Amino acid sequence: MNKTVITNSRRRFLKNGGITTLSLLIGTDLFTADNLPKNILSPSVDRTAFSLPGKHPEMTVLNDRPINAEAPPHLLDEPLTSGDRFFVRNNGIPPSMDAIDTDTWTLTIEGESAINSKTYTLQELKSKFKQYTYQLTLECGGNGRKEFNPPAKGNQWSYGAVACAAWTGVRLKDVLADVGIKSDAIYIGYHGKDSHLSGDLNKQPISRGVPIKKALEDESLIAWAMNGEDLPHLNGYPLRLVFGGYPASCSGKWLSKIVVRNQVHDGAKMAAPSYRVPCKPVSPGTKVPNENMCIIESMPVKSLITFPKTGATIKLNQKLPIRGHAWAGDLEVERMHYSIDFGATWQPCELSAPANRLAWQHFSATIIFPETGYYEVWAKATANNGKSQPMVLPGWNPKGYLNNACHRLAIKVV
Ligand SMILES: Nc1nc2c(c(=O)[nH]1)N[C@H]1C(S)=C(S)[C@@H](COP(=O)(O)O)O[C@H]1N2
Ligand SMILES: [Mo]
Repeated sequence: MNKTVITNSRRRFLKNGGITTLSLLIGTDLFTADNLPKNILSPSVDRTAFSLPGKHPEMTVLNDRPINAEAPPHLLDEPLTSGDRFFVRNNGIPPSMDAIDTDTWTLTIEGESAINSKTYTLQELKSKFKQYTYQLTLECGGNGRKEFNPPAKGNQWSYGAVACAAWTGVRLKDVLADVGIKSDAIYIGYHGKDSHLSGDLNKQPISRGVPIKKALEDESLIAWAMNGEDLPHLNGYPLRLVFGGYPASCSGKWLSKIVVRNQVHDGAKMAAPSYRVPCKPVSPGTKVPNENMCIIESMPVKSLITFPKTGATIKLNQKLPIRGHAWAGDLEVERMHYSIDFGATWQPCELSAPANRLAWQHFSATIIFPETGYYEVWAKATANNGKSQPMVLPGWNPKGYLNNACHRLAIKVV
C-alpha cells in the first residue's frame, strides 16, 4: 500500500471513528479499547483501510496485491450481503474489465472422467439450461485466522470473510449431465482467468474444486449474478462456481474451465498444506507432515452478531436489540443462544429457517441488562447434528483455518 492511500484512510477513519449511526446507542467511546480483549474489538477500530473500486468504503482491506478485503461485522447486517460488502479473497490478479467480453466468454467442460468435451458461451449456458436462484453462504476457510497462536501465515481475517448472497445461474449437475460423466469421476476442478502474481502465464494462482458428490448437489451453481445483478468484478465477473457451505476457495471465480477428474483434483493450492487441517488434533505449534493434513470439506457451525457494533453504550432502562446470522456448513442451524455473563447462562434467540439449504439464517433477541456496568454479549449457534460453536478458540492448526469461536461484543450499560 502506498503512503498516500494510508494517510487518506487514516483521515477518513478519524472522521468516522466513534460515531454511531444508532439513535438508540449514545456513544462508543466510553471505555478504553486498549484494555478490552483483542478479539472483541471491531477490525475497523484497529486496522488501516482504503477504498476498493466497487466496494464499500468501510471494508477492511488486508492486502492490495493480491486484493483481500473483509467487511466489519456491522456491514453484514443486511439479510443478504450486497455486492459492495461481499468479501474479496484473491490469490492472483483478476482479468481486467477491458479483457472481459461477455459475448465471447466461454466455459469448457473436459477431463479424463468427462465423456465429451464441450464449450458453452455465456448465452448458451443461459438459454440451454434451467436457471436457479439460491441464497448461498460463502466463508473463506481462513476466516478468524487472526486469533490463532502461534499465529498462522496468511491473511489475518477477523470476522468478515463470510457473506451470503442470492446467486443466479445454472446447476453444475445439469451442465455435467449434458457433457456426460464417467462412473469413475470422483472430483471436479476449476480453472479461472486470473493470473499468477509472478506474471508467469504458465502458472495459475489457484485451481481447486470439490468431490463429485458436492458438485452434483442441487444448490451447486455456475453463477453469473449476485442479488439479481452481474457479479462484481472482484467476485468473479462474469462467471463463477458457488458451493455454499464449503470453504469459499472451492468456488472458482472468473470461471473458464471445469475438469471432471478420476482423482482428487491436483490444481494449484490443492496440495497440502493449503486448505487442509491436521487429520488428527495437534498441540499448538506442531509441525504437521503434509501426508497428515486432510482437505477441508463442510465448514463448521458459526454465527456473527451484526447489530449493534462492539463498544456500544446503552442506558440501563433501554432494551438492547441484537441480531445477526448463523450458518453451519452443509448442515442447518437448529438453535441460537446468547449470553451476557461470559457463558455462565444462555438465553435462546429467535432463529429463522434458511431461505433454502446452505443459506445463512437470521437470529435476533432483545436483552435487558440487570444493572449498570461492563458486559459482553456472546452468541452461540448449534447445528442440527448437536454441535455448537466453542466459546474459546477451537483446535490450533498450522494454516489457521476453521476458527468458529463465539463472536463477542463489548457493551457498556450506564
Ligand atoms: N479464480 C479464482 N477463484 C477463487 C479465488 C482466486 O483467487 N481465483 N479465491 C478463492 C478463495 S480462497 C476464496 S475464499 C473465494 C473468495 O470469493 P470472493 O472473493 O468472491 O469472496 O474465492 C475462491 N475462488
Ligand atoms: Mo479462501
